[in-house]
Amino acid sequence: MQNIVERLLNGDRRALARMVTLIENEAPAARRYLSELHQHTGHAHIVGVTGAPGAGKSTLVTHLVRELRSREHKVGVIAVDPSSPFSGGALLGDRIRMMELAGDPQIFIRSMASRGSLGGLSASTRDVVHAMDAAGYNPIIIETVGTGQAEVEVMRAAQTVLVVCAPGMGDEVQAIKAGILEIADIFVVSKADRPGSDQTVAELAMMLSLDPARRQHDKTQPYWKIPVLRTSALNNQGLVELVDALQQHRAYLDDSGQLARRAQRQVRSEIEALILHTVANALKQTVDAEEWQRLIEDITARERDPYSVAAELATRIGLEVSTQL
Ligand SMILES: Nc1nc2c(ncn2[C@@H]2O[C@H](COP(=O)(O)OP(=O)(O)OP(=O)(O)O)[C@@H](O)[C@H]2O)c(=O)[nH]1
Ligand SMILES: [Mg+2]
Repeated sequence: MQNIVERLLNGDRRALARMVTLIENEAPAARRYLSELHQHTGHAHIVGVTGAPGAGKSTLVTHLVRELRSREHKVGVIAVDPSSPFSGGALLGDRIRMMELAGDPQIFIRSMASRGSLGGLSASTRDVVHAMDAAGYNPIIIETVGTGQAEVEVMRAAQTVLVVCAPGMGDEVQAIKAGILEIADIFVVSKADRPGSDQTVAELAMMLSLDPARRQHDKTQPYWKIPVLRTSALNNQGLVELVDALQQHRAYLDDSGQLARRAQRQVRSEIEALILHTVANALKQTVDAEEWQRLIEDITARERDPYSVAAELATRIGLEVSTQL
């Protein structure tokens, strides 16, 4: 019998599903398998889709996947936190379409719950991306609900970030507040069949034109002008243009050297996250609840101090931390 790594590399969906479960459960074997898979990754175009709750992200992703399938792409989808209190609003037709899509062996859809730590979610999302990438899925779409810090973190794993705004929801303003503007590569005004979409497009275009960093670009360098596209799932409008724009952005990243730079940044933060996670786990295994309680009481009673306690625990998990100045 072939092992999980070989089967996954051969595109075996069950092996991939098993791998994703191992990643989600933080099974120790996951890292070993991922380290074997690493040399087979780095091919997929990773696309992030974010936007306010109810903006139309899931509907858009469904239509995006169909368009990509019609172009013969093998598509991976990671939906982060599908258990949002706002979800469940998708049109029944879209649900059915999503189910149709899920029956296609060239599509792999997986949901990830956004429990655990902030860094934990982005790390496991990144690992699932690597697994899908090694299994030959390209592009891989990551959908996140909302525009909070966790989403921004998750979106850093993407090469192309799509920000979805529905007309008349004041999303634009929200997006700027949450720092989404900095990471947006393409804006999509969804629900273009609804009134007010012209105004939303105009507001976004205005906002982008006011950004000084984008006005003073070096004319000799490859330049990406953030497009504001509009789509309607109802009228099946704008999807061809959107997929074209995704491919143009990927080409821009390649030509400008941005792709390599982003990958290098990723590697560093990935290693840091892995180490932090290792340390957190080691600590969890070394100190039980009872001891934590005792330490906390001693420190709050000023009988001990957090610095020397931290140094002592670090030594216990094999780290040398100096308390000397
Ligand atoms: N009229 C119209 N309605 C749409 C369109 N796209 C999505 N909707 C509706 O907008 C609502 C939200 O759509 P979703 O795709 O669930 O939005 P979402 O951003 O994934 O929502 P959350 O995951 O809850 O944040 C649903 O009722 C959809 O049917 C569209 O193009 N036109
Ligand atoms: Mg959704």
